[in-house]
Amino acid sequence: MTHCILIGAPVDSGQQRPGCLMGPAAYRVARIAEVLAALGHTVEDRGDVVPGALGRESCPNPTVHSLPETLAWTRALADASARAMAEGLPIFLGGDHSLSLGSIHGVAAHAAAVGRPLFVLWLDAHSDIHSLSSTESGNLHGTPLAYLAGRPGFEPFPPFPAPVAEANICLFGIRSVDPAEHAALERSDIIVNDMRVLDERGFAAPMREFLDRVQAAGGMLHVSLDVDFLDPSVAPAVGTTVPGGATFREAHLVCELIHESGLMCSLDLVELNPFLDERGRTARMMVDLVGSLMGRKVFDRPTRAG
Ligand code: 4U7
Ligand code: MN
Ligand code: MN
Ligand code: MN
Repeated sequence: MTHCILIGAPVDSGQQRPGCLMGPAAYRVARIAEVLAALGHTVEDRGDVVPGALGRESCPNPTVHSLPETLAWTRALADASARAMAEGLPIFLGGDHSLSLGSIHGVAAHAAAVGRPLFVLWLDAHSDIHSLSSTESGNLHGTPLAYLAGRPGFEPFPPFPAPVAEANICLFGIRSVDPAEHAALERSDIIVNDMRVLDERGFAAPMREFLDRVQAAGGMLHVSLDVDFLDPSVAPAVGTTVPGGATFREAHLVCELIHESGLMCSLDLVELNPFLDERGRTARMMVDLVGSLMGRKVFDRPTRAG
């Protein structure tokens, strides 16, 4: 039994298609709290985070937009995240992926305080490893991975507390990588399980390999789940659809394996745009996946040795 803390993060400053700010409401309508409670967990909904006053920050790249808004969200979410980490398992209801600049900021501060290594699993079609200078779209939802890895180019942002070691970061399901991101990944120790790898090896073996590493290191695991990890045919409500994503069962398998590991300490649900949904099916799909992440299964299987 886990104490689940729901934190609404109606962020939409990290991209330019309106609608992600309705995400937290859609998860609540899709009965996320009830699904968690039915699995035997306690649930506390802290409502939506409210960002503080906007500053006047700017950066040299003129395409970057809504920087003061995203900075205000980052500060507010980092605080809410660090507080929740001390009390339970925070689930961030997004909001676009720029919310992870703040959520993981708080998670990393907590991990450093308790002296445990932090691992990050990035379930996404994209690698989200732009800096403020390399982004061509100017959309900051494409940057959180670079920030949490402690890469340069985030000058107006608060320094990231205890950057996550590259070898502790796993990209899973990616299939859209910009040239600057490609160059950054080639020079890094980040574990890249792109769709080509998953097509060849299946989803289970690479996922188990990563979970085993977290386990062996006594680490804490943050999971960042972008709706576009899923194939658009099962999850249409997202601004940045990329064909060739995880199927319904592949996504559930990943979530079931994460649950069985017992390692997940915090979770982002990002990029849901309810305005683009078809009768709530993407919101329901995401809530179903949270069910699998938190222990729903058809049959109990003996857990793996080790
Ligand atoms: B998401 C992109 F150019 N790389 O920088 C960019 F392809 O959080 C997309 O994963 C970023 O949805 C996608 O704008 C961010 C683009
Ligand atoms: Mn994405
Ligand atoms: Mn993303
Ligand atoms: Mn997106």
